[in-house]
Amino acid sequence: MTTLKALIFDVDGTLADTEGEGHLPAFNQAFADFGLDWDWDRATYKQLLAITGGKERMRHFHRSLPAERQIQELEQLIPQLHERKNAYYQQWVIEGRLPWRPGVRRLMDEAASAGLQLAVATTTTRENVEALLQSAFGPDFDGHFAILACADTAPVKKPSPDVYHAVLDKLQLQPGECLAFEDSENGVRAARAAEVPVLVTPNDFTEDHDFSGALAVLDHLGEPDRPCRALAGPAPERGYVDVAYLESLHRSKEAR
Ligand code: XBP
Ligand code: MG
Repeated sequence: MTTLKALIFDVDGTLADTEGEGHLPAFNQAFADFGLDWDWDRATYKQLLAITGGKERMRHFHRSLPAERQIQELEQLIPQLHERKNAYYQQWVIEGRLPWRPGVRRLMDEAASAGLQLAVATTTTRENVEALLQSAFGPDFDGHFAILACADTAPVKKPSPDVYHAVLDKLQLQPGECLAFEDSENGVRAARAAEVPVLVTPNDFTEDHDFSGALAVLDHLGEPDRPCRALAGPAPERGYVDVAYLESLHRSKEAR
């Protein structure tokens, strides 16, 4: 029987509702700053989230525009838009406008106290991740994580398993010794392609995704005063995810 040794966290949508409250308004603000008539509403953004990575998402959107709205100098503009979007995003994170989802910070502390390693596996930009972690852990956020694997670590983004392989390499662990936390179908596909078992906490943008292959789907990780609900798989007995629940979930994968 393999022991659970590490927890690997996705960032966007998993640690906090960063898409609806952060990236989406930051994209729109950047578009306005550059005089573009692009303005993504939530329904449009929900569909665009199928494309991982901010630059990739803008290119994909541009391809869908009619000929008269195509931009000649798109490839020069994309990095500038992305930089501006991320500047807004990071500013808002630092201002405390993106609260963490229930239970995430608590679980990280409990897991670390129980001797589990913590890692991050994300397709987003490193500076965005650092701002978000700093907002919760303070300036020594880095010391809490064995590795922060970001867009610069694995340029081929989820659903590619590359970012998970980078984490496993660094941790020197087998996929079955880890447990991943994801909020989206692309995230689940990436984790499963690397054979890492996965627990899903969807959000408004991902609630109708296909999470097949996940060990459990919970509405959030829960707090002692804010119980979570199982949408698939076992519910935590105490109403919130703790290390004992993760260990039992992890053991259940061996029975599958
Ligand atoms: C989610 C994403 C990211 C963000 C934008 O990644 O798709 O692309 O929407 O990030 P994850 P950038 O859930 O794996 O963190 O603009 O920095 O690419
Ligand atoms: Mg995500």
